[in-house]
Amino acid sequence: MTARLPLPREAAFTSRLRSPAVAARVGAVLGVCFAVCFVTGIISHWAQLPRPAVPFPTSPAWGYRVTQGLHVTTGIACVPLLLVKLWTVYPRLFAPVPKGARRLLLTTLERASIGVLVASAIFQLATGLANAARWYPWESFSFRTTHFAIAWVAIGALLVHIAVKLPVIRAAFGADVDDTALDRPSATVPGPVSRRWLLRSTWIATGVAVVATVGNTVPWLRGVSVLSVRSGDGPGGIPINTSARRADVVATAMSASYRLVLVNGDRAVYLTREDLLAMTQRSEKLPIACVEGWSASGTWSGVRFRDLLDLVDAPRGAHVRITSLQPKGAYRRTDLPSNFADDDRTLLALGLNGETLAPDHGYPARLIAPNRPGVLQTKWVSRIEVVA
Ligand SMILES: Nc1nc2c(c(=O)[nH]1)N[C@H]1C(S)=C(S)[C@@H](COP(=O)(O)O)O[C@H]1N2
Ligand SMILES: [Mo]
Repeated sequence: MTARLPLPREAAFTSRLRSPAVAARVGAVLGVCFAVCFVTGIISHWAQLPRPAVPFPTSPAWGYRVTQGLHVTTGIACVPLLLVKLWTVYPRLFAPVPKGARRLLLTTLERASIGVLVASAIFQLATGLANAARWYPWESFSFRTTHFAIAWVAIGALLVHIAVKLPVIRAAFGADVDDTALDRPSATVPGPVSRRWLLRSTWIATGVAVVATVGNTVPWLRGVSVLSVRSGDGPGGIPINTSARRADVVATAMSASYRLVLVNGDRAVYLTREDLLAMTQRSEKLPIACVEGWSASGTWSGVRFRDLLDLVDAPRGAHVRITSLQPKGAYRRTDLPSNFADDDRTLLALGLNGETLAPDHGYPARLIAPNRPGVLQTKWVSRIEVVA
């Protein structure tokens, strides 16, 4: 006797709600969200490259705020859409395997491509959500690389899927949503609700997810700061990503022996915070735009970054490496491409919204540059080095 898996049969799924008419409509909105999420994700990846072949622009200053906000929002919108989409189509997984080698091969290929699409889409949403919730079961570096690589797999599989389904999609949009011409033969039982009701509920669920994200969902999800600053209202009205205590910089940041070191080749200049305050002070209104989707604008004051580079005669066009007092962690060192280093709005900030920079915001000094991902706005800066 052979044991058989108790797999359901496709014919056992009888609800008329599970129709290509519904799947195509949900799929179209899902496809648009997926595409926006993909494009904004590519932009975010580009923005985080240490030495992009094509420089990431420094303007508009709010650009990354918008693209990354869209990335996280459309990603979250995909969750209810994907769930409904999968619910409407999954009985097809149990469709009988056709006879004949050629048809069997085609069916296998089609199911495999759908398997890749579903697996990669779920992977992207799960890792993205985990990251936005500040749960990092991976190194931050490998998150970005993996999320980026799988994005290409997902978009490729999606394009194949759309191409294969184009005739069905066309037919579905050409007919009324209640039309049954495209339905599976067994899908004959009217559901507890109408198709229109199901679609409307899906749009509402998606809308709720979007509104909650655009507002404050992401800060709610973030861990509570160790300094008990609740996310969403840090000092100066700007949320804290990593607190000074969590970064293990409380002692070094407050120490009287703090010096900022500027390095260019064998030249080194050491500056105290008083030296920095004695230089020409500038002020810029610039946002912090976290990769997790939240963003907040502040008026930062401090020294123009280019003025610091001039102290060690760094040429224009020089790339710069910035190191934090933070002893370890993925963000303790960042690379600043030359167009950011040379931009007049890029500051080494000493103050925020008229007050001395709070330890959690990067006291004694932090980088703030226009159109730069929050993760690269290095706090507690101790070393600025020209890397040519
Ligand atoms: N040294 C250091 N700088 C850092 C971080 C960090 O963990 N260590 N976090 C970054 C992240 S992810 C963000 S979003 C911003 C947040 O700045 P804020 O806490 O002042 O709002 O700081 C960035 N600078
Ligand atoms: Mo961040």
